Amino acid sequence: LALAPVTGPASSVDGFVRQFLRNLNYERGVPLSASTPNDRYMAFAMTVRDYLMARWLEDQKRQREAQAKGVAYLSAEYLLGRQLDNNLLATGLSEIATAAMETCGIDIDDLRAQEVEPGLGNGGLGRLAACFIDSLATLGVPNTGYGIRYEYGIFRQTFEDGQQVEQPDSWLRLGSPWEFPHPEAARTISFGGHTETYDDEGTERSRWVPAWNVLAVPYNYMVPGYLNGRVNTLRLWSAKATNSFDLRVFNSGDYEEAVRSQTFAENISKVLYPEDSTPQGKELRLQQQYFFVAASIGDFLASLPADFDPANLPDRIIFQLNDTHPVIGVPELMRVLVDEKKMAWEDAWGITQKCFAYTCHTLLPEALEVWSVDLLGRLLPRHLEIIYRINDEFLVEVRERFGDDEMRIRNMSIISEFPDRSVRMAFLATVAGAKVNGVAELHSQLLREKVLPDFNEFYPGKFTNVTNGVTPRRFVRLSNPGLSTLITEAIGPGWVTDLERLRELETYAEDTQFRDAFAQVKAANKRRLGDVLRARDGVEISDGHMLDVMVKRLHEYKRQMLKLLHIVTEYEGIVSGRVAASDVQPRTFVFGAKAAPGYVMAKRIIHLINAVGSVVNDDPRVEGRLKVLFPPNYNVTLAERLIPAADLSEQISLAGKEASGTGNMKFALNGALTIGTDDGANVEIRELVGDDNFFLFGMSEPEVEALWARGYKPAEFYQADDGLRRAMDLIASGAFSGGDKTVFEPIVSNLLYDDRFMVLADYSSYIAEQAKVDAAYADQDAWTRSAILNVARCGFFSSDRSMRDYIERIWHTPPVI
Ligand code: 26Q
Repeated sequence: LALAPVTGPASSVDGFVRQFLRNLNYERGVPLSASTPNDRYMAFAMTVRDYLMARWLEDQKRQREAQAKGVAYLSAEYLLGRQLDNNLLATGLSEIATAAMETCGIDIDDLRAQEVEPGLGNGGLGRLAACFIDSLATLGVPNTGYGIRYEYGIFRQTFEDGQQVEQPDSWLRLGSPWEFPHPEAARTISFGGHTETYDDEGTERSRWVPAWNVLAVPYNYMVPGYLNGRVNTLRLWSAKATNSFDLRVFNSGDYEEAVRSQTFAENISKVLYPEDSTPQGKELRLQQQYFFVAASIGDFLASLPADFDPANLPDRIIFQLNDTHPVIGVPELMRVLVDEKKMAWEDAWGITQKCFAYTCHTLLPEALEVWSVDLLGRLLPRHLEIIYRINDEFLVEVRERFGDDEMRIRNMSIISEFPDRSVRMAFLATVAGAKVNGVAELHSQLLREKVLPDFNEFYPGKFTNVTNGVTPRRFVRLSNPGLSTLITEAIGPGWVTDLERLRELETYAEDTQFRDAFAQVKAANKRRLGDVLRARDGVEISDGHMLDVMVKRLHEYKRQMLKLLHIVTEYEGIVSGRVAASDVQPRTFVFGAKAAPGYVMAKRIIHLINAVGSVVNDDPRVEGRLKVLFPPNYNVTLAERLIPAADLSEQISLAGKEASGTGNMKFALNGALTIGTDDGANVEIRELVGDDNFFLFGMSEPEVEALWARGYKPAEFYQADDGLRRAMDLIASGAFSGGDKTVFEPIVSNLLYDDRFMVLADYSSYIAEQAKVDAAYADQDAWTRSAILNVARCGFFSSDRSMRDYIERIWHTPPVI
């Protein structure tokens, strides 16, 4: 039977309207006259989707047939943001769709507002994964993103009396038009039980006898490339109880227990863990990791022809490990090859070492994932055996190479003995991976020299760098339409997929007219932000203020406290009369930050930011000069409004602690100047934009090391700096807590007597640099020129470039067009 190829609806206003009404009537089951906003949003989204469908089906078919090597990106997080505008952009349908909705008497902005963003990630790492799959689709590289369909994403943040309160993020409550469930393609994932050996026609083999199973149900999402007709797939797994699971209990007549065990199984994909450092070693988290990785590897293997020789796997796939979260995939692939495909251990190991590559995203020792041998043995006994054998053979090689250097052996062992016997996942990933990369030059260097020096020596050539990037589609073209138009008018539209072309703007920085237009775009973006903040939080942003923005997860190492000390210093200067208000550049400080729910100090700092905000905003003495805004629930949607409006980007982590940062890139690309330390990708931003267009302050990483070595005593810095002392004393005095000295005392004493992230040491340099910021902002035209140069010189930070680097240096997966 010759089936007609799937064709999309006609690319006309009329075609769009017809498909929209069809979806409204036949998919939602309502007439336009009785439809709710959600009905209209759903039908509209489905219509956009329908235009992508033919290409999606074709690409899936083509990828099966081409037998080209592809990338399986394994990530526990994808922080996608809203899909509607992105998909409209990718199809080039915006104008048709807008006109079509007008015909139906619908404001397309009302539809946009309906979409709940899928917040299936914590921050940088999850957003990076989303940028990467966007770029791979735009480049036409075969890719499936694999992850978890959390029923609840990152919590919704509210403030009560200035303190963070977490609410569940039920993003699926009204349904999602973007997902395609495939329960028929569910995979069975096993846990627990024991291992045994058996005689397989004369060979002794091991096998795993698991105790319980869950089903992994795939949900597919379209990942369209930009105007190239390409649609890749994001496949997220959802946990479902197996039939046998509840049947077993059901047959025993215990109905309640049957339902309970169902809940137990389905808990696996229930909620995203909101910690983005200091992993807690929770059993459910390990279950999540194995659940999605085993399903993904099994899914890929099942997609190969029945007669496929697994020896050729490295020609067909590279599994990219987004941090250590999916590293349990290493022993899983070994188990499948050795136990199920009956391959010799050495052969399987050779293949496995070619099929994985590992990206590290941290330098903080406490963020390096370890799993206790106890827990691993209980949940995945066969995998633990395999890890032991990998380690044994690895340590034999280490001895061959370095001799019986027991210290070194202990330092390199995948199994650590103290404080409890546990598996170091980063070591396992390093031993198994064909390549290991850091996410910015400085980070990769520190990874080689400080975190894994023995491994770097043992595996020359394994370590590499791929500096992070961000997608220019979402973070410039969509989020900053004013700037996009201006750029396209100047240099044409090619920059959207070839961001280095922004260089052509350099000459425009010298053009008065262009500078004026650029400044007007910035002003318009501030008004747009003002509209959003007014509607969302009932706050106003003041005209003529410099917008000074610090948005990122709340972490001591990121040093929101340093920003706050600057604000308190400015405030104290004015109210004490030492500084004339009229001498201060009017500024609005904007924070956006979620704290992990169990991170007590981070939550205290949130409380303090809000407390300082209330006092500053209510004090007539600084009115019109200083303002502090902390809109709750910073997320991708808010970022898209905030970043284009910013004048100053705060990237002020202690040098050597921020692996890369990606917000820093988004701000620079949207024409904010950076005040930042020599950390992460800030280093590369500064090199590219030039010292004159970047506000550098603080110690360098070697200086940080040297200060630790000398012995860091934060109180000495407090004693030595009047401004610092006054700011700290004002906080300690209870000025921001209604006279109660106890509320913020833990913050103050932590800074005075511990200060792990050297806030006090960098304070004076930060304040001095902020004075330069003030002075620079006074010359608006010069500032705008600098801002344009930031845009022009940051094309390097496109995630398209990051993807090309991965492809050339790690994956070797050319586009399939
Ligand atoms: C691990 C185990 C258990 C529970 C949670 C986790 C967990 C989850 C998320 C650990 C870490 C994360 C996220 C880390 C992250 O976002 N890192 C950031 O990655 C960015 C992209 O490379 C960098 O730009 C940032 O510098 C880095 O902090």
